[in-house]
Amino acid sequence: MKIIKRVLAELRKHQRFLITTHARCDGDGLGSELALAAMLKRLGKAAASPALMRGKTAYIVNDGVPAELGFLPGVDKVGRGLKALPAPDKYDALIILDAGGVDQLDWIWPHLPKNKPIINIDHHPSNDISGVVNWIDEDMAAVGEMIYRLILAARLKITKDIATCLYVSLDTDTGHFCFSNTPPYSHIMAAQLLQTGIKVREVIKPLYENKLMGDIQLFAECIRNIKLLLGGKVAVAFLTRAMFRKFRSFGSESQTYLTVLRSIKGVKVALLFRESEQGPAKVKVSVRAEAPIDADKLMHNFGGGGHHRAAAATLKIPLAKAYAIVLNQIRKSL
Ligand SMILES: [Mn+2]
Repeated sequence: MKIIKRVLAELRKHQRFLITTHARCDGDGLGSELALAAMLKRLGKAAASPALMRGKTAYIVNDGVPAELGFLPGVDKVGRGLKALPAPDKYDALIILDAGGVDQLDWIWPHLPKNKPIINIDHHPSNDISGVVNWIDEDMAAVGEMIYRLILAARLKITKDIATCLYVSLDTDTGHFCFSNTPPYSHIMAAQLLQTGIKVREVIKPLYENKLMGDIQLFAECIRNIKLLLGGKVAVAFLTRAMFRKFRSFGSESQTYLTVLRSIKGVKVALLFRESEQGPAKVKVSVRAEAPIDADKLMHNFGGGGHHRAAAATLKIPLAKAYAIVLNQIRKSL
């Protein structure tokens, strides 16, 4: 495929890279970054400065690393927050993975130099970043799948470390191979990753079975207060600051909650409203929707986006207000 060759050519053209992904980095974002960094190392590339000076070969800067992803090989090399951002003269090109668009990069975008070539790899149709090469393919279950194809195209070996990172990408973005975005190829790719010798249990255990009691109690409280609306077609749940304080937990991935909401018989739209942990009033709305409701289009109304069946938006208003306007929009679409 031509676009993969163009991405490879662009990667070969530069020597030092800065890699990043969307805010509240997830399994696909981080897994893809780490697998790509490992690939660049095998291509003989270095990445940007501070890491290089510490004798490391890949430089990644994210807004943070979720605790459950702390076991991924190479994660100790990931820079956390803007303070980890290297000076622009320390790298030649930017690689942006799984971003979804400029909005989802708001934590880092204004701080990035505007004169660097951007290699933009994503599977979100909402991606509006313009790079020197833009590989956007919404038929890919995960960006990890795109990185996998890239590594194969470069005829490089899939090591166990790379396989672990890519398996996490695939598993998290397909909801354990259950979402409608899971093509046959995802299963073939998973089988090939497992053939490197990695074990499913060794990946799944730290990822999903490492919760604290507070996380479970917060989950219980959230689920107890589910609202069913519009004749049972819409299920809504809330995570509030008061709950975070009470249970000393910020909860698990939104997906954990949304999976329960959408599993209720008759539910077509599942919504999770999550208050920001601190600072001025801000609410993240995550949605899972069945056809004919388009989650991506729905969240576009609020400056967000994602995929047709799964999307999110962040509203800079109080929770009650966000709830009212989102519900109003859904009422119109149903
Ligand atoms: Mn993704």
